[in-house]
Amino acid sequence: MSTVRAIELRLIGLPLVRPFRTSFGTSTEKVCVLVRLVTDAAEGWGECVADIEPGYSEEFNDGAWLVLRDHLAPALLRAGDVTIDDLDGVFAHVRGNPMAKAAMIDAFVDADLRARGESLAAWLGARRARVACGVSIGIADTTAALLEQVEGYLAEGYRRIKLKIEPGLDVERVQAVRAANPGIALSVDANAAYSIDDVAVFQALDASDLLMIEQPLHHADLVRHAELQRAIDTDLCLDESIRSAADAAAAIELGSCRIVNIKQGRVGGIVEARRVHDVCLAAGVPVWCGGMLETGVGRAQNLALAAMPGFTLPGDTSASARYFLDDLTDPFVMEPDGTMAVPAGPGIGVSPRLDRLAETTLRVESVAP
Ligand code: SMG
Ligand code: MG
Repeated sequence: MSTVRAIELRLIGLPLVRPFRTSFGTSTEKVCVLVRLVTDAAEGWGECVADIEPGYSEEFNDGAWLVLRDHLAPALLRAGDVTIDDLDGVFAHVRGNPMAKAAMIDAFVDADLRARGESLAAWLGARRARVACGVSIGIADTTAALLEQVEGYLAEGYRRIKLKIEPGLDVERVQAVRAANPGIALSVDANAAYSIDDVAVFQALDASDLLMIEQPLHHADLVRHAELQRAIDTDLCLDESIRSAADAAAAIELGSCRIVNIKQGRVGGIVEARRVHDVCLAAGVPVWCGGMLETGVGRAQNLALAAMPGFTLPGDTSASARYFLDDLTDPFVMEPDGTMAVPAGPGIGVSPRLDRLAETTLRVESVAP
């Protein structure tokens, strides 16, 4: 039970160590909204996983800022004494906008757990102290450049390599990486760039012994994903299509995928992410933790989530150094065995450093009660 007294929104910007190109665009900078929430007893942090442009989903930073400032924050400040279980009801009048909701819900959960001295991982029922890390590699300019990046990340210890693909930069690139690395755990992510007419591309990928093919088709098309899954041997994994536990249940029932990527930010926060996990675990569907190039704040949340029992595949939970020269928090470091420690302190277990907040803040606004 906590009463929220103050909410602060902060737009922060951090350069990426290398551009990240997907089928929908290229990012050179991480820009996101951070929520700092103060209750009677503690402070909590949440990170919104939206980006500058509405390319991955409909949400984007400036839109999320308005939803947070004008709709979610006032509702929470008006709500009085609330528990984590009350949050769905407090925000029920705002349709959609899961990324904005996630930032607010995660900040509340962090503050509530810090007040009780309980870690997020313990609250989620996490079973592991360390999680296995994968890395997601953007579309490279050349096959040679891609092979060089793959070698570098493997040398660092990453346990699974994911390649971004798009039409025309798919089968040959994947074959080249597979030929150079016969034994590695390898997957691809299309970010919804294909249609069912491209079935031959995915049938050709069957020969590369991939762990999975992530989100080949439009996010709203569960029926076509089921059709594609029937036409290929490789397991499909859904990312953008799964925005709730209900979506996960529907995708599993329809046969649209055999693996689910869980991103707490995409499904409306850590509470719904736990429900997605539970639905998949009950159905025997493996899950793994996705990433949205988060700063240390979102990364801490991801690591706690990835330590839950249903997370049986390495996630896109890479070390801070894969993204930033200097993170917002103390850096998350991966050991040479390809694992990273799950924060064990109260709440998410980390806080942004004040000097880094000062250096990276582009805009800040307080929402008055
Ligand atoms: O956090 O390492 C990361 C990025 C992982 O590939 C990644 N995320 O569709 O799974 C995905 C993409 C979305 C990123 S859009 C900028
Ligand atoms: Mg994805």
